[in-house]
Amino acid sequence: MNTPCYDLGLDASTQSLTALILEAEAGRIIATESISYDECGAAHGAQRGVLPQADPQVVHAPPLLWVAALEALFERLKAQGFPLHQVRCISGSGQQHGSVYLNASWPAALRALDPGRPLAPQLGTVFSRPTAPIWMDSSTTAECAEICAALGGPAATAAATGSTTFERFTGPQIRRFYKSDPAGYRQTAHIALVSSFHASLLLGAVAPIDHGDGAGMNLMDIQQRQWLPAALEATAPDLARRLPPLVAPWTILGPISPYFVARYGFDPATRIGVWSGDNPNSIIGLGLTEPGAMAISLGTSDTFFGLISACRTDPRGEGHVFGAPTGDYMTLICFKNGSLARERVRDAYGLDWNGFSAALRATPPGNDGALMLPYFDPEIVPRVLTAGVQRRHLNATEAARNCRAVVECQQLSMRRHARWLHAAPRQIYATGGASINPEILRVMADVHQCPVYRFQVSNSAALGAALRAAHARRQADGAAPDWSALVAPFATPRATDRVEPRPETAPVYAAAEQAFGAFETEYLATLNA
Ligand code: XUL
Repeated sequence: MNTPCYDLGLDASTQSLTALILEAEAGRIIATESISYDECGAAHGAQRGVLPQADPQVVHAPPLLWVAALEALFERLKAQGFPLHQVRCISGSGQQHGSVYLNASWPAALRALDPGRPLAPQLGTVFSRPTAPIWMDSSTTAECAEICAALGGPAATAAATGSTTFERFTGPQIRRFYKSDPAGYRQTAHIALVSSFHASLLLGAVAPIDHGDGAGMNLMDIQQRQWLPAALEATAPDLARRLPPLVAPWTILGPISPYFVARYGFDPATRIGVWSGDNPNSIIGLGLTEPGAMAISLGTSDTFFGLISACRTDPRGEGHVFGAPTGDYMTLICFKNGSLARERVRDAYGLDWNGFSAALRATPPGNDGALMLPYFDPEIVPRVLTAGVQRRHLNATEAARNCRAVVECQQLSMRRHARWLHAAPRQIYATGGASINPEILRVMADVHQCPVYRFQVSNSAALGAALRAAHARRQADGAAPDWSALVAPFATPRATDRVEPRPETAPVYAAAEQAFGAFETEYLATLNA
């Protein structure tokens, strides 16, 4: 009997590290294990993965905590007898945009790791900056403006790098570090992303960055998939020599570091595939391997994302374009007022989710013209810096109509702000906490006029990373792996979870999009007046 062949995906997310081992050839998941940073974070001063800061705009994490978590997770997998020696390839996923700053000793320290000793204490002196800014940081507005101006404004920046400058993107973060601590920047010989930092540990050498995560930096030429000299120049001096190479998302970087072989029993031939960002990985974990299907994740924020076949960027600078693991492109649009806004409306009328659903059932599609701009918090798309909910043809005292207004207008906003893609979704995979609510999915199907599948996967980034490892391994072995066949056993939506759009609601929502657009435009004009 052949020994089964496993692939391992790791997901280094904001609050936890997850491992998922699968047997691609048999279409089954063998094991998943997760460790929250709080379980091993006390010594590093972090809570829920981030360091307490006086300034709420500054959000950093201690990278040594990530090292400790990797070690603790492997210890646990080993102690539980997981077949690490049968893992053939490892790839991973990192929270996007976060950056790690390392001094010139980093490559030698990786090579010299002593398997007789724990990992974190051996890496205490490799950092030129002890903390890593992560995607929740919003302290770089000035740097965003400087880089964006140097690249010719928002539309030109988006066309060149895939997104206009955003506070959490890596380039503006690097520029802020260079400006605020020039000596620290001079000491920095290597800048890694969260993804490439973890890959470097496993590889025992400085790891490249893939085109998916590279696109979240405002530093990569989105068309050529190479570092963009003008962006590097606008960001910080001598940046090129501090960045690793960019590579395709299926690249095998080399065999696993001897440290992990000796300490955890991996086979020395285990390959390390390049890591990517959590969003490119999730696209695979959700089975979005063909353009046309989009996912809507109804979480704290709502995100609208999916594969796109051509690299089209958003001239208004609201959407992002990243490289996708398939070699295509993906888009992601992030709306901050997601679950938070729905919960505020629910709570304002003293309802539970059943009451909220009953309100949706009791009100008609189009809500008789009622509209809401649900800016309970400042909004990312459209950019609204000051919170303030706006209503039209709607009174704040009307419970049921407000429930429908928040859900409908969130979906109308997605429909409107995804227009630049010039391709309406053909089907939508709904994920995230609120996707459990069938009435919300009913509104989604009607507003977008396409079928919606409820898609409950909890580890889409780790699953995507493991599938990317399987894909990279097969490709390196000379096969021409078919993405849809590879993901099918793991990520096929169930027909029973399908909500069909009602064609009679199409004209209602076409008119509602117009009315919503006019309302939004008028309101944004008052903010800029
Ligand atoms: C995407 C983004 C987040 C992070 C963390 O642009 O900032 O989704 O990747 O999950």
